[in-house]
Amino acid sequence: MGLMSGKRGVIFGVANDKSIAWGTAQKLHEHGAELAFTYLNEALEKRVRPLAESLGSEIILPCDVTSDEQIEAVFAELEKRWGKIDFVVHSVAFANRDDLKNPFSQTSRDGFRLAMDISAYSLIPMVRYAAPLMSEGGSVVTMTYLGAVRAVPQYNVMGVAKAALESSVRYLAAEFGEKNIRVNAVSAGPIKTLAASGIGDFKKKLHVMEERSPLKRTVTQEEVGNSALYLLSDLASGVTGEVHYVDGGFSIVAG
Ligand code: NAD
Ligand code: 0WE
Repeated sequence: MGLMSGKRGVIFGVANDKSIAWGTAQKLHEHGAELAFTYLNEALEKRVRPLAESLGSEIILPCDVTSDEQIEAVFAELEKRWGKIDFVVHSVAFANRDDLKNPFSQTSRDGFRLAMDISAYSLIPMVRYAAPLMSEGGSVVTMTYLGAVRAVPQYNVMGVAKAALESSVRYLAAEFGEKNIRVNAVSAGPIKTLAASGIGDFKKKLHVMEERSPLKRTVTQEEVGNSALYLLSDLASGVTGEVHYVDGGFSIVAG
C-alpha cells in the first residue's frame, strides 16, 4: 500500500468503466495517488465525471488530443491547481473503422494521418507540456499493442501508429532522462473495451489468447493497471524507454 501516496497525476483516455485507463486509475487510487481526468467530449463527460468523483477527483477537464491548445490547457490548469505533477497516463487511440477492416493497402492519406495524430503524435505534446510540471522527476505510461511489431490481421494502420508510438517512447525517454522523467509503454493483450467493441471478429482474438497464450487466458484491465502502477511508481525508478508486455505471454509464442 501507499506506493503512490503523495503523488499526483493525470489520466487521459477513460471512456467508461471498461476502459484500460479506468483499471489503471483504480489501481493508482488504491495505492494513494491523487488523480485528475480528461474526457474527449460532452457525451463522455457524463460517464467520466461520476467515475472520477468516485475516486475523490476534483479536476476533470475536456481534452481532444488532436488539439495542442487543449493539451496545453490541461497542464496549465494542473499547474494552477497543483503546482507540480508526478505522472501522466496516455490511454488514447483512434483510427477510422474502415481502416481496421479494409485491406491495409487501401489506407487513405487522411486515415493514416488521423490514426497517427490521435494514437501516436499526441504523446509528444503531452510530455512536452507535462515536463515543466515534473520538477521532481516524473513517469509517463502509454498503452500499446503487439500489432506494433507484428502484422496482426486487421490491425492495419493502428499497427503503424503503435510502432510510431513505441518509437516515440524511446525518443522521449532519451530526451527527458536527464530530468528524471521516465517514459514507458504497456503492451496489453486483447481486452473487451469500447475501442474493441467496434472490431469485427474481436471475439476470435480473445479465443486465440485463451487457447495459445502461455497463461491460457485473456488479461484484465486491472492486470494492465498493476503494470502501469509499477511503472509510474518509484519501484520502476531505473526503468525507462521500455515496452512492458501484459499479454499472458502471448507475444513470446505468437508466430
Ligand atoms: P477505450 O475506448 O476505453 O479508450 C480509448 C480512449 O481514447 C477513449 O477514452 C476515447 O475517448 C479516447 N480518444 C479517442 N480519440 C480521442 C481524441 N481525439 N482525444 C482524446 N481522447 C480520445 O478503449 P481501451 O481499449 O481502454 O483503449 C485504451 C488504450 O489501450 C488505447 O491506446 C488502445 O490502443 C490500447 N490497447 C487496447 C487493447 C484492447 O484490446 N482493448 C489492447 C492493447 C492496447
Ligand atoms: O488499439 C486497439 C483498438 C483501437 C481502436 C479501436 C477502434 C474501434 C472503433 C482504434 N480505432 C477504432 N475506431 C473505431 O471506429 N486495440 C489494441 C484493440 C484491438 O483492435 C483490433 C485488434 C485489437 C486487439 C483490431 C483488429 C485486430 C485486433
